[in-house]
Amino acid sequence: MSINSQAFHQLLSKQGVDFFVGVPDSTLKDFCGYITDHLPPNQHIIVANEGGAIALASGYHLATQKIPVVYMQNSGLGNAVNPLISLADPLVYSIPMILLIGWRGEPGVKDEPQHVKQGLITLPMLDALQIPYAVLDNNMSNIENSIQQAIIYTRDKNAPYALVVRKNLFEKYVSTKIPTVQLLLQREQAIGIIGDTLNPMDIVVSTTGVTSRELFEYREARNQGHEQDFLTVGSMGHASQIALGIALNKSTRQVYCLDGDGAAIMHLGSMAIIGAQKPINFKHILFNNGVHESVGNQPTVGMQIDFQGIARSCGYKTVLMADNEVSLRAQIISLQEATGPAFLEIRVAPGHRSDLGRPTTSPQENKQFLSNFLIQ
Ligand SMILES: Cc1ncc(C[n+]2csc(CCOP(=O)(O)OP(=O)(O)O)c2C)c(N)n1
Repeated sequence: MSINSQAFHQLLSKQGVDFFVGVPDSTLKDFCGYITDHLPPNQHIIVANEGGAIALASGYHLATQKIPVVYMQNSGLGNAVNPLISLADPLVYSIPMILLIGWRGEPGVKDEPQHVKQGLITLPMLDALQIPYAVLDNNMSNIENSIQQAIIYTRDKNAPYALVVRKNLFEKYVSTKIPTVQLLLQREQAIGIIGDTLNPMDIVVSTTGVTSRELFEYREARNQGHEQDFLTVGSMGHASQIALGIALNKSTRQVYCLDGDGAAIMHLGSMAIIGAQKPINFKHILFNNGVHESVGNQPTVGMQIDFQGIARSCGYKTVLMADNEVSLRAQIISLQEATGPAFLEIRVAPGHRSDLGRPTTSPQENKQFLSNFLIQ
């Protein structure tokens, strides 16, 4: 049995908790969807990364004296560690907050390779951070007790307390919000056009989530190997720096990064470093769908910011845009011919096939294929 997001939200609001900040997660997607639909913008902010969430929650507490909720996938704990221990910790500013953590890779529950280690060390990490926690079960009165305990602890100790959420705790919530921007191009179709245009010696570094899954399936569908590709299955937001590291050291090869808007925003500073390094063989393609599609379509600020302007001001030499098949076919050729660093924003509609698979080769096999390919 799973629990209802509205009922969970009510338990928190009964305790005076009415501010939520975080980065979405698949384990929490139904709850994230519910608060995205129902809370006004001053009570719910989706931020760039989990460290920022801890910091924003700290500012909220300083200004209101109230207890915020910071939600995240356990993958985001790493991003949150520094502000947790050097800002919110009782040895520093002692800021109370409730962490709502989605537990991917829970021991004994089958999950993707990038979640295994984080799943294993989630509770030990909280122990090491000296953050007490409750793992929520699916009984509402137990959950109510855990929330009460969290409130008492955060108030008494002025410190963070974590509620850990297992897979399938929340019952399905279907968002009622209709996207305002209608886009024509599907990302999978765009990946096909890009893949068909690239040269066989080019390298592709793809971002976390559905983009890497679609690239993997593109190769499978054409009976190609996977040696050209590095799938950034975890490490969200870092695909462009992986690509930069390869581009700087393989100057005779063209290196393409297939990025996502949520991922690029998570570590936006990376674009400044790419611009400053000026690798002429670096081609940055950003699929902007305005949402965190891979974990439930929660909005990003991708459609509100000027990615092309950011790329230009960071020092990218060529900046391009496509939002339909015809423009993409032309712009991908221009990108190929451009001197890097070059940037192509592709506006795509959210959505992917419901039968989209996951990589069937292991990360270490993929690494080996790519390493062999890079020395050719
Ligand atoms: C540090 C970290 N935080 C959160 C996640 C969960 N997560 C995986 S993919 C994803 C969304 C990525 O959004 P975007 O880059 O826009 O790509 P899209 O899913 O829309 O294709 C999130 C939040 C994660 N893997 N790592």
